[in-house]
Amino acid sequence: MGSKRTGADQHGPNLWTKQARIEEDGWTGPNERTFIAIKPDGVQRKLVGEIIGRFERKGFRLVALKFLQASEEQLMEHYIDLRNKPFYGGLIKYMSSGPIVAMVWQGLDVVKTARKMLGETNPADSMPGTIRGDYCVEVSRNVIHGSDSVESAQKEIALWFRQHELLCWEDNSDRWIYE
Ligand code: DAT
Ligand code: MG
Repeated sequence: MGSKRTGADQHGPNLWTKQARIEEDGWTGPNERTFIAIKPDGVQRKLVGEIIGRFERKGFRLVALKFLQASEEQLMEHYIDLRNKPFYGGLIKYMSSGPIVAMVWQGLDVVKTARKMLGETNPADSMPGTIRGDYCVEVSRNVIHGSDSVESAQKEIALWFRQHELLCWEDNSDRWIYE
Protein backbone atom coordinates (compact mmCIF):
# COMPACT_ATOMS: atom_id res chain seq x y z
CA MET A 1 0.00 0.00 0.00
CA GLY A 2 1.57 3.26 1.05
CA SER A 3 0.20 5.25 -1.85
CA LYS A 4 -1.80 8.27 -0.81
CA ARG A 5 -5.47 8.01 -1.78
CA THR A 6 -6.83 10.76 -3.95
CA GLY A 7 -10.09 12.56 -3.24
CA ALA A 8 -11.76 10.67 -6.06
CA ASP A 9 -10.72 7.33 -4.51
CA GLN A 10 -12.10 8.21 -1.15
CA HIS A 11 -15.54 8.98 -2.49
CA GLY A 12 -15.73 6.37 -5.21
CA PRO A 13 -16.67 2.68 -5.00
CA ASN A 14 -14.51 0.61 -2.67
CA LEU A 15 -13.82 -3.11 -2.35
CA TRP A 16 -16.89 -3.85 -0.28
CA THR A 17 -19.69 -1.76 -1.66
CA LYS A 18 -20.58 -1.22 -5.26
CA GLN A 19 -21.46 2.38 -5.85
CA ALA A 20 -25.22 2.89 -5.82
CA ARG A 21 -26.58 3.70 -9.24
CA ILE A 22 -29.91 4.65 -10.69
CA GLU A 23 -32.14 1.62 -11.11
CA GLU A 24 -33.50 1.08 -14.59
CA ASP A 25 -34.59 -2.56 -14.39
CA GLY A 26 -38.11 -3.86 -14.86
CA TRP A 27 -40.64 -4.56 -12.18
CA THR A 28 -40.91 -8.32 -12.32
CA GLY A 29 -39.77 -11.06 -9.93
CA PRO A 30 -37.26 -9.90 -7.34
CA ASN A 31 -37.34 -6.40 -8.89
CA GLU A 32 -40.96 -5.76 -7.91
CA ARG A 33 -41.34 -2.60 -5.84
CA THR A 34 -43.87 -1.07 -3.52
CA PHE A 35 -44.45 2.31 -1.92
CA ILE A 36 -44.66 2.26 1.88
CA ALA A 37 -45.26 5.32 4.06
CA ILE A 38 -45.18 5.58 7.84
CA LYS A 39 -48.01 8.01 8.57
CA PRO A 40 -47.79 10.99 10.99
CA ASP A 41 -49.17 8.89 13.88
CA GLY A 42 -46.55 6.18 13.24
CA VAL A 43 -43.80 8.82 13.44
CA GLN A 44 -45.26 10.44 16.58
CA ARG A 45 -45.62 7.05 18.24
CA LYS A 46 -41.95 6.20 17.61
CA LEU A 47 -42.70 3.26 15.34
CA VAL A 48 -40.25 4.22 12.59
CA GLY A 49 -37.46 1.88 13.66
CA GLU A 50 -39.82 -1.00 14.39
CA ILE A 51 -41.55 -0.76 11.00
CA ILE A 52 -38.37 -0.38 8.96
CA GLY A 53 -36.90 -3.29 10.93
CA ARG A 54 -39.78 -5.56 9.96
CA PHE A 55 -39.21 -4.94 6.24
CA GLU A 56 -35.45 -5.35 6.62
CA ARG A 57 -35.73 -8.58 8.59
CA LYS A 58 -38.27 -10.00 6.16
CA GLY A 59 -35.61 -9.84 3.45
CA PHE A 60 -36.84 -6.93 1.34
CA ARG A 61 -34.43 -4.36 0.03
CA LEU A 62 -34.65 -0.66 0.74
CA VAL A 63 -34.51 1.29 -2.51
CA ALA A 64 -35.47 4.80 -1.37
CA LEU A 65 -36.34 6.61 1.83
CA LYS A 66 -37.16 10.17 2.86
CA PHE A 67 -38.61 12.03 5.83
CA LEU A 68 -40.96 14.81 4.81
CA GLN A 69 -44.11 16.69 5.61
CA ALA A 70 -46.43 16.17 2.64
CA SER A 71 -48.51 18.95 1.12
CA GLU A 72 -52.29 18.64 0.90
CA GLU A 73 -51.97 18.82 -2.90
CA GLN A 74 -49.64 15.82 -3.06
CA LEU A 75 -51.86 13.85 -0.69
CA MET A 76 -54.99 14.70 -2.68
CA GLU A 77 -53.28 13.20 -5.71
CA HIS A 78 -52.08 10.17 -3.73
CA TYR A 79 -55.61 9.44 -2.46
CA ILE A 80 -57.45 10.58 -5.60
CA ASP A 81 -59.46 7.34 -5.83
CA LEU A 82 -61.00 8.09 -2.41
CA ARG A 83 -62.01 11.69 -3.25
CA ASN A 84 -65.74 10.98 -2.91
CA LYS A 85 -65.48 9.20 0.46
CA PRO A 86 -66.84 11.03 3.52
CA PHE A 87 -63.50 10.64 5.32
CA TYR A 88 -61.41 12.10 2.45
CA GLY A 89 -61.05 15.60 3.95
CA GLY A 90 -60.06 14.26 7.36
CA LEU A 91 -57.63 11.82 5.76
CA ILE A 92 -55.81 14.60 3.87
CA LYS A 93 -55.65 16.75 7.02
CA TYR A 94 -54.28 13.93 9.16
CA MET A 95 -51.73 12.85 6.56
CA SER A 96 -50.43 16.42 6.17
CA SER A 97 -50.42 17.14 9.92
CA GLY A 98 -46.84 16.04 10.55
CA PRO A 99 -43.83 14.33 9.05
CA ILE A 100 -44.08 10.97 7.33
CA VAL A 101 -41.43 8.46 6.24
CA ALA A 102 -41.79 7.64 2.54
CA MET A 103 -40.04 4.51 1.30
CA VAL A 104 -39.67 2.16 -1.63
CA TRP A 105 -39.05 -1.51 -0.88
CA GLN A 106 -38.14 -4.16 -3.42
CA GLY A 107 -38.41 -7.93 -3.59
CA LEU A 108 -40.30 -10.92 -4.94
CA ASP A 109 -44.08 -10.35 -4.50
CA VAL A 110 -43.33 -7.33 -2.31
CA VAL A 111 -46.65 -5.57 -3.08
CA LYS A 112 -48.80 -8.47 -1.88
CA THR A 113 -46.52 -9.44 0.99
CA ALA A 114 -46.25 -5.89 2.30
CA ARG A 115 -50.05 -5.65 2.41
CA LYS A 116 -50.08 -8.84 4.49
CA MET A 117 -47.43 -7.39 6.80
CA LEU A 118 -49.57 -4.23 7.20
CA GLY A 119 -52.80 -6.08 8.02
CA GLU A 120 -56.30 -4.92 7.04
CA THR A 121 -57.32 -1.28 6.58
CA ASN A 122 -59.23 -1.40 9.85
CA PRO A 123 -56.90 -2.35 12.73
CA ALA A 124 -59.78 -4.23 14.37
CA ASP A 125 -59.80 -6.65 11.42
CA SER A 126 -55.99 -7.02 11.45
CA MET A 127 -54.39 -10.13 12.90
CA PRO A 128 -51.93 -9.80 15.77
CA GLY A 129 -48.47 -10.01 14.26
CA THR A 130 -49.33 -7.53 11.52
CA ILE A 131 -48.26 -3.88 11.88
CA ARG A 132 -51.82 -2.55 12.13
CA GLY A 133 -52.82 -5.54 14.27
CA ASP A 134 -50.03 -4.80 16.73
CA TYR A 135 -49.77 -1.01 16.87
CA CYS A 136 -53.06 0.78 16.30
CA VAL A 137 -56.75 0.82 17.08
CA GLU A 138 -58.74 3.12 14.82
CA VAL A 139 -59.05 3.00 11.01
CA SER A 140 -58.36 6.73 10.66
CA ARG A 141 -55.09 6.38 12.61
CA ASN A 142 -53.68 3.19 11.11
CA VAL A 143 -49.97 4.18 11.13
CA ILE A 144 -48.86 2.91 7.71
CA HIS A 145 -49.65 3.00 4.00
CA GLY A 146 -48.78 0.34 1.43
CA SER A 147 -49.60 0.19 -2.30
CA ASP A 148 -52.47 -2.18 -3.09
CA SER A 149 -51.27 -3.36 -6.55
CA VAL A 150 -48.21 -3.23 -8.77
CA GLU A 151 -49.96 -0.61 -10.88
CA SER A 152 -50.67 1.63 -7.86
CA ALA A 153 -47.11 1.10 -6.65
CA GLN A 154 -45.75 2.40 -9.96
CA LYS A 155 -48.00 5.47 -9.80
CA GLU A 156 -47.24 6.15 -6.14
CA ILE A 157 -43.48 5.77 -6.50
CA ALA A 158 -43.56 8.21 -9.42
CA LEU A 159 -45.60 10.63 -7.29
CA TRP A 160 -43.30 10.55 -4.25
CA PHE A 161 -39.84 9.97 -5.72
CA ARG A 162 -37.68 11.21 -8.56
CA GLN A 163 -35.93 8.57 -10.62
CA HIS A 164 -32.49 9.49 -9.23
CA GLU A 165 -33.70 8.90 -5.66
CA LEU A 166 -34.26 5.18 -6.34
CA LEU A 167 -30.97 3.44 -5.68
CA CYS A 168 -29.68 0.18 -7.04
CA TRP A 169 -27.12 -1.37 -4.74
CA GLU A 170 -25.59 -4.78 -4.27
CA ASP A 171 -27.32 -6.48 -1.35
CA ASN A 172 -24.94 -9.07 0.03
CA SER A 173 -27.73 -11.09 1.66
CA ASP A 174 -29.52 -11.69 -1.66
CA ARG A 175 -27.90 -15.08 -2.20
CA TRP A 176 -29.30 -16.24 1.14
CA ILE A 177 -32.79 -14.94 0.34
CA TYR A 178 -33.15 -16.04 -3.29
CA GLU A 179 -32.28 -19.47 -4.67
P1 DAT B 1 -55.53 1.04 2.82
O1 DAT B 1 -54.71 2.10 3.49
O2 DAT B 1 -55.60 -0.22 3.63
O3 DAT B 1 -55.11 0.79 1.39
P2 DAT B 1 -57.81 2.48 1.70
O4 DAT B 1 -56.97 2.71 0.50
O5 DAT B 1 -59.18 1.91 1.51
O6 DAT B 1 -57.05 1.55 2.76
O7 DAT B 1 -57.98 3.84 2.52
C1 DAT B 1 -56.89 4.72 2.66
C2 DAT B 1 -56.85 5.23 4.08
O8 DAT B 1 -58.02 5.97 4.35
C3 DAT B 1 -56.82 4.15 5.15
O9 DAT B 1 -55.52 3.65 5.38
C4 DAT B 1 -57.35 4.88 6.33
C5 DAT B 1 -58.39 5.81 5.71
N1 DAT B 1 -59.72 5.20 5.78
C6 DAT B 1 -60.18 4.15 5.08
N2 DAT B 1 -61.44 3.84 5.42
C7 DAT B 1 -61.79 4.74 6.37
C8 DAT B 1 -62.97 4.99 7.14
N3 DAT B 1 -64.04 4.23 7.01
N4 DAT B 1 -62.93 5.98 8.04
C9 DAT B 1 -61.86 6.77 8.21
N5 DAT B 1 -60.71 6.60 7.51
C10 DAT B 1 -60.68 5.61 6.61
MG1 MG C 1 -55.19 2.00 -0.29
